Amino acid sequence: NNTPKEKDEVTVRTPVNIAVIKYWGKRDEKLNLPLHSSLSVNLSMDSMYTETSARKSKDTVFCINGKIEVPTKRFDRLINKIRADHPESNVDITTHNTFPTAAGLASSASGYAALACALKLLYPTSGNVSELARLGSGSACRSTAGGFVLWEKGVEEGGKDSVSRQLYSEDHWPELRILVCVVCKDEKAVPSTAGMQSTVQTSSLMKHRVLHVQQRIEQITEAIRLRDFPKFGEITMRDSNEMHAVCLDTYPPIAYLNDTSHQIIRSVHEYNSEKGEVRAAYTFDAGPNAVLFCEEKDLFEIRDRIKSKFCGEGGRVSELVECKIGCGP
Ligand code: 2P0
Repeated sequence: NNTPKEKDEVTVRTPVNIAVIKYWGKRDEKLNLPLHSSLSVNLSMDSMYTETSARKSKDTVFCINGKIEVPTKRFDRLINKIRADHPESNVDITTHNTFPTAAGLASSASGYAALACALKLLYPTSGNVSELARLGSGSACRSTAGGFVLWEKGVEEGGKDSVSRQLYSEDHWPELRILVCVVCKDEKAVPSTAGMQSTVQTSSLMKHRVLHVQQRIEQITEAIRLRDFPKFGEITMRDSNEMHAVCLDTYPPIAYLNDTSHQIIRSVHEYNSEKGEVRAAYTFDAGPNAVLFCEEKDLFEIRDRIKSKFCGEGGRVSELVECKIGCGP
């Protein structure tokens, strides 16, 4: 009998994932089915992760970062999917993030991934854990694995094939480093879900993006396979720029980047042109915080440059977090 044994209590940790090919736009809002595939680098869990403990109980209780919260509609989608196989299931959940929630650092991604992993362990069901995580938040499906993770958009209506899979493990490119530059810890002005909806309805540039994202995924996958940093970095920056261009093409426009973000972008391009090749790359999610990629050999120089330009007294970058690529839950 291969059925995993049900447990009564579990604790899981899931990584933050940073998309290098961004998810922006859905074809199905209830199931979080995307218009195109996306690809992420998942961070090591030494400094940033979500930890979730769940145990079977009489009632469902949800405690996030020390506060009891009313379960969200998204949470209900996950638990209802579990209840299709386990009708009486109720859980007592305690979850916390080790990074600022809703600061454009994909807290919903690691959060719903942790919830999906915990529920799956408590109540084994058929189907992929990334499919369950996706119901909570699209990008969460990418946090159910480690290393380089592809979320395939899938073609089926019910979303069974809109799941993530690891392309390469964290050991494939151990020299890769990630530097998270925290520019702003406030909640984002336009939540991703509403932003995407507005983009899909109003942006003509989005139609162009959908046509060529797949080709970009193939190119970056090849760059990752070859550990070709200049190629990887260029594609990463171009895709971030395109996502933010699509946001600006939305009507009314959505501007997630601020002056500091633009200064960081300039500074990275200056650095690369001094070196004569791409040695640093930036990417931005739905907020002004920059995530930089480089290889270990260039990390000190790049970090010092960011520190001297953007940190210190009156600095516009309040925190710098260094990470490696990491494993899955
Ligand atoms: C990403 N983002 O690929 C992109 C880049 C933000 C910018 O995935 O509506 O919170 O819950 O499916 O997953 C943020 O979107 O949106 C996101 P929902 P989600 O990481």
